[in-house]
Amino acid sequence: MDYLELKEYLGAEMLCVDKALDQAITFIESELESDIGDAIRHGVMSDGKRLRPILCTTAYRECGGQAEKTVYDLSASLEMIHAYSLMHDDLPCMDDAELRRGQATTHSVFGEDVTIRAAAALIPAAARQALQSARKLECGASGAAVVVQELLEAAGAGGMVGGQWLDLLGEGQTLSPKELDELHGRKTGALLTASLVMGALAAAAETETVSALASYGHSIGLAFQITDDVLDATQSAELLGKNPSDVDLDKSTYVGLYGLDQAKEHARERIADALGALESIDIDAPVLTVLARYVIERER
Ligand code: GRG
Repeated sequence: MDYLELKEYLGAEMLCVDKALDQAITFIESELESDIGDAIRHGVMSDGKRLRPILCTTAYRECGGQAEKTVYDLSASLEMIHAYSLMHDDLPCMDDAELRRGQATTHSVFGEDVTIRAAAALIPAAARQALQSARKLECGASGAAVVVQELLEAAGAGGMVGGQWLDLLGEGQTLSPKELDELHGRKTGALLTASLVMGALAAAAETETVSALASYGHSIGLAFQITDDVLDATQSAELLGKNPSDVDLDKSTYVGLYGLDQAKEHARERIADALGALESIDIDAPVLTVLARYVIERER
């Protein structure tokens, strides 16, 4: 698969993921008549890359999964967790952002109270969505529990929430490379890794394959975050569609730590690690191979 084909693939995948997300939000609206649906739609359906769900559907397919439609429902659970985290991350008590995905942040439009409630509703909804859909996939009912456990552990204090906590504590301090890797491994890497592991587990992949994809996920997670720091340091808020910048927030970054060129080199090395992990197993993974490069070549 070349880069142009990847762009087409990503566009087609996004449409399917968005359809699953729309259905999930419609269900939440049916449970609670209020403005919750509007706030959730604003945060979730906005112009994101849908990287986590696409990693999940791709890993599933490249591990031999066959249930083309249901896997989008599973993958949507990852975007629901990701979107809630962005809605909360942007709140005044966290990064205090006005712009996200090229539009006004959810709390700027709906208020902090509605945003906190709406985002919180996404967490159990995502767990339910993951369980219901994974049960129908190759992993079956017993495997589905493990799939959901992956999601919840990646989202929790040992993963994304813990990483965010460390991030907020680290503002105004200079973190060491080890501390920065730990922070981002949890804040960003855990959910990216879970996306791949959930896809592989759902397809009932061999343990060795799941471990290799976890290792691929860990490496692209670090490369993704380094690239985020590079983009943050080199592109405008307008182009990135988000603010404030890391400098505004006085955060430690890979660019601050290594400089631009060395940070980019560091990201390329992590992609080489990811590709090495893929090559160590016996699956044909053309899309995951190209996706690894996309992680560092993306423009936003
Ligand atoms: C209670 C401490 C506490 C935390 C709550 C707010 C939160 C949970 C977690 C924050 C997690 C966070 C904001 C991680 C950032 C991950 C990241 C790099 C986001 C950008 O991802 P992209 O580029 O965004 O995939 P799009 O918009 O394309 O989806």
